[in-house]
Amino acid sequence: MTGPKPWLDSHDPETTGQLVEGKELRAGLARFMLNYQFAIEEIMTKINILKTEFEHLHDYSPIEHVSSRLKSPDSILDKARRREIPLTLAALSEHITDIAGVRIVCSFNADAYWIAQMISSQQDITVVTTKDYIANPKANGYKSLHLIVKVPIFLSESIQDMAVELQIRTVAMDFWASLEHKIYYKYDHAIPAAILAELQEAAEVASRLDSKMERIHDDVHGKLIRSTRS
Ligand code: 0O2
Repeated sequence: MTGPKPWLDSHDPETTGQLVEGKELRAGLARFMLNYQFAIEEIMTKINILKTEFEHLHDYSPIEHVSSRLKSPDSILDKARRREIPLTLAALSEHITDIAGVRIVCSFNADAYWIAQMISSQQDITVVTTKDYIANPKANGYKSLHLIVKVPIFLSESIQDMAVELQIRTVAMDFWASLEHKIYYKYDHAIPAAILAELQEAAEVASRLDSKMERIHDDVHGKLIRSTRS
């Protein structure tokens, strides 16, 4: 008897232990990834609530814009092969934590930490890892606050905790990162030393701009006391 295939449960060893190969691959991955799309929607709702509430209370929002992306099946498989991760749904969901990505662009450095804290302290969110490239920029000058969080999605027959990568950064950091990303790909991941040095310098300029704008903002409006949940 043929019928619709069951939903793949990323925690069910019966389905997730199987290699996702050949013809089954695309269909299996597409179903698997739908759960990550749901996780993105859960996180986007949380961010929109914070943004709208903040605007209501303060007449401005520290969140400038938010975008999301679902990694393509080809990128997931390329990454799995590069890192020698077995091509099973269980292994992919355990080791590839950026299948679902949400990027939050904020006004100032302090906003990045406030947003991270607001999301992390929500009861249904579990923070898996935090990488603070704002306090500790990468050698090329990259700055951003990265969190891998797990958020539950409520399906008809199960509740699943899905990993989502959050990247939180200022407009200046985002401007730098998007140009650097293009240059990185143009040079096929091997940026000439002179251009790398210029990028590092540009990152410092962006960083000074962030500090200056935050100082001006605080001078004009006073330092904003952001309420925090514990
Ligand atoms: P894409 O195309 O944006 O998705 P991980 O990949 O998470 O297993 P890693 O590399 O330790 O391991 O993660 P990290 O450092 O948290 O970086 C993950 C993502 O951050 C990258 O995803 C980029 O989006 C961004 N990122 C990290 N470093 C840089 C950088 O130097 N420049 C720019 N422009 N972005 C960076 P992907 O998968 O590499 O790329």
